[in-house]
Amino acid sequence: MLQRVIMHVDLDAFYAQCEENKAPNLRGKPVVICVYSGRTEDSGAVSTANYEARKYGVKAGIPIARAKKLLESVDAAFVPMNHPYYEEVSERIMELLRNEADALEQASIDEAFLDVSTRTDLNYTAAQESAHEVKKQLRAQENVTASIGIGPNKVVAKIASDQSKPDGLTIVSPQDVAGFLAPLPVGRIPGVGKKAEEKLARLNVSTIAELSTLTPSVLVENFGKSLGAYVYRAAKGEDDEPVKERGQPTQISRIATLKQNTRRPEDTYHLLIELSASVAEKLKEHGMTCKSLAVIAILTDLTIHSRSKLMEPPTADGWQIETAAKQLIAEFLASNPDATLRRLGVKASALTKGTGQTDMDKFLAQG
Ligand code: DCP
Ligand code: CA
Ligand code: CA
Repeated sequence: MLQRVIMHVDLDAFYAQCEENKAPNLRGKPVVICVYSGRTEDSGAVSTANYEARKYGVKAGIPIARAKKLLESVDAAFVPMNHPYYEEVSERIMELLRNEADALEQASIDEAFLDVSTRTDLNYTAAQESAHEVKKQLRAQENVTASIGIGPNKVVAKIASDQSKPDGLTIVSPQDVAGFLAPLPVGRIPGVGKKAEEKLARLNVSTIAELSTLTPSVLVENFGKSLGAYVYRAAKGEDDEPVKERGQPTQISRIATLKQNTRRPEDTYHLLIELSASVAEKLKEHGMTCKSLAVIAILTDLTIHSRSKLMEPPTADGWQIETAAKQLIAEFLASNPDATLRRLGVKASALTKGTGQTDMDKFLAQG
């Protein structure tokens, strides 16, 4: 059988940690990240809350008004969700984690699976050191904590990372898998939700140990072929899913809001230069070039327009991208006399690996 060591990293109260780093005076207080719906002042839901706020019963999904009640008597902070900022932090964290893995699969904005089989030589003591190194790096570079699980496959690693939070580390070596899983409720298996839990309760099954006594046919009968087969194996701590490196991107784009609405091309250059540099940097990170470059114009009436041009030869060069973007936005404004810009984007697409330059391209470029 294939032997592996898999690490699952899940950042603690991720959005809340991001906000605490932006405004360190929030530290120590209950912090609630809010998705305001805009209807009335407090209408909307809680996206997440830091661990201080969780002590008061505040958690993801509850109404903001309810969170305010629960925190009535304390000095708490209610912060609106700022998704682009969390994406930015997440991207940097994934880069950091990538350096600590043979292969990395990002599972969500704040979660990743790391295959560390080769670098640990399948040794769980080495894996433990690896996890401490990851925690150290996260702390030093991004000032965040994560909970980490290590196991022989993705399912066990994920269940393990959920075992001790925040800042936890749970290591389940192959010989410990059965004992670790046995007492846990079935709902701890990723993919076993409330509905499945209820179905299993009717079969008198509430722990993973009990689940592991069911036959495959009973599970397939109740959950269908694919979920049934997965659950059957998961209950035994078996899972062969590889850590899948994300494929190369098919496009890379950056969008931001202008300081002021405008329809003067010169007013957009500052932002276009920034966005172009960021797109160029990402292209270089992936070792790719783009053959098509577009600017995206989001107007004050919130309509979205785009204008693109062919990049010949394909490029990852910041200056070339910036020049093309400036030209495109000037053209767009000239042909849309009623347009006033509110947000701007730069998008590279038709990406190819490598410089994308053939000898012929080089030859033509010289001419
Ligand atoms: N999130 C959300 N709404 C939800 C659940 C999550 O907006 N119902 C967002 C906010 C979280 C992020 O996704 O910060 C990651 O989700 P997690 O489930 O991993 O939750 P946290 O990271 O906040 O907390 P934990 O420490 O329990 O992992
Ligand atoms: Ca998390
Ligand atoms: Ca998560």
